[in-house]
Amino acid sequence: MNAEEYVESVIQKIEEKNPGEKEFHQAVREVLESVTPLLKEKPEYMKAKILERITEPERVVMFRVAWEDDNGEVHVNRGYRVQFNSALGPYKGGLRFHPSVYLGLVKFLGFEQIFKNSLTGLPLGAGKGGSDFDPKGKSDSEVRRFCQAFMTELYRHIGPDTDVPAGDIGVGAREIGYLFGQYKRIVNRFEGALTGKAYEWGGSLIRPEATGYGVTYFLEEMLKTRGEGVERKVVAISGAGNVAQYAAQKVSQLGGIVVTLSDSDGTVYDPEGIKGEKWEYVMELKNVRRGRIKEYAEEYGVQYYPGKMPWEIAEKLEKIDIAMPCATQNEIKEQDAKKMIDNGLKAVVEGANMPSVPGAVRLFLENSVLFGPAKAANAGGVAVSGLEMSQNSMRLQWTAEEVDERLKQIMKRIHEQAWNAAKEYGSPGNLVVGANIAGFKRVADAMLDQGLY
Ligand code: NDP
Ligand code: 2IT
Repeated sequence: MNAEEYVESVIQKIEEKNPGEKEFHQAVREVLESVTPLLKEKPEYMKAKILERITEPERVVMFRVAWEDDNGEVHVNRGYRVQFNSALGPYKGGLRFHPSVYLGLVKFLGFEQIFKNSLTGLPLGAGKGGSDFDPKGKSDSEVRRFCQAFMTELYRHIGPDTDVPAGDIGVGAREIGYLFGQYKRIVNRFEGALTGKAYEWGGSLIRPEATGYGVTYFLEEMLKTRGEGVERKVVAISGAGNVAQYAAQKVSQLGGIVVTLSDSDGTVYDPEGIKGEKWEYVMELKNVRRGRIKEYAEEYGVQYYPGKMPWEIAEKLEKIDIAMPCATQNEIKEQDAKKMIDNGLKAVVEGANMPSVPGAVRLFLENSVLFGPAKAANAGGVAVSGLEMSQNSMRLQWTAEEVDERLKQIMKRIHEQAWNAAKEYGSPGNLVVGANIAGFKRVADAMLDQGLY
């Protein structure tokens, strides 16, 4: 069997063994197809069954979370933690609270995390977790009771040298606070078992900003390869949460014009640019009042497109140079990619995890649109989580300037690694292949070194 046939047979077996987990299948196929040229060079990976092992989580924890709402009604949700790979360090990755969460989704996110964390160059294994709990419309007390119930099971599976969760969709500063409080209360130790903590109780400066800033630094590296910069570029961003907010801030600081933001109800289009006081308004709207993005359109008298993502209205935008999807998986469909390319799109840089469907990625690459895949472009968040762990171990905290500088260097290095690997393995300029190969290699070599497990 040659390497291509071998890879296809492994994918087939994974699909049979994990029925219905379509996002997991999608993520596995992309990585495994990308590393085929590497397998030809290093057949020892095939002999040691690295592909079969790396696609099987080391451990999956699934649990009941029972909690009471403000009216005394009892609710039951499902909690997950997938501890995917510990070859490079403690399991590390976020928690997602969203009604769409199921095992296959957590497995796709945990699988992607393996290669992302590897690319950061830091000592980080990979995991992901979450729940189908929907924080939207819940009171603070309900969210607190849910987080406490969730941690009352999760605490026994995590720890600063075992598994270190953080935020993701639906899990931000408030939830990390409640989760940390409950963890500390149970284990009777103040320790860094979570990242994304507030600065006053062990967090890192720049962690809130890290994913959005990192995506923008990665975009700068991508544009540099064509002698361009962010200045005056028209940028469409989706989402209005943590990643979107700080991507919007950094793009504006670098002179780009952010023309869209969205939430699950619709998109606002502000051709003047969402910056300064308007950006502050979004921060207050989303993080304090927890309102809907539609209110921005009412406040500033701009267009609102109900039920639409920015990509679906690409033809209505005067111009779109850069797409920054920062909401969720598979949000950019093939027809959206076509519309954006027709409208002069130059680059796509993924803030969300796997936001472009495979057909859209293919179109971007075929049309020479610069494409920054999620596991490389959004690694700044987990990278600064890694730096938060280092600071916790040392029991000290760095300045914002120091963390930001390290983040910049890490993003630059990730781009360089992906760029070089793409070139070395016969796909120059293809950062999908480059990021997958570079991320995979470090983990696969560590797994070979550590024996059979
Ligand atoms: P938030 O919960 O802070 O924000 C998510 C935003 O995306 C909200 O505006 C939300 O709208 C929107 N959204 C979520 N799901 C959907 C959906 N199904 N359809 C349309 N809009 C949706 O999450 P983050 O900003 O933290 O995460 C955004 C993305 O970035 C995710 O893919 C996450 O995995 C990824 N990421 C996050 C990192 C981090 O450090 N936080 C690090 C790396 C990647 P609404 O409020 O209406 O639901
Ligand atoms: O997808 C991601 O990389 C995250 N949600 C951040 C994970 C982390 O541990 O900071």
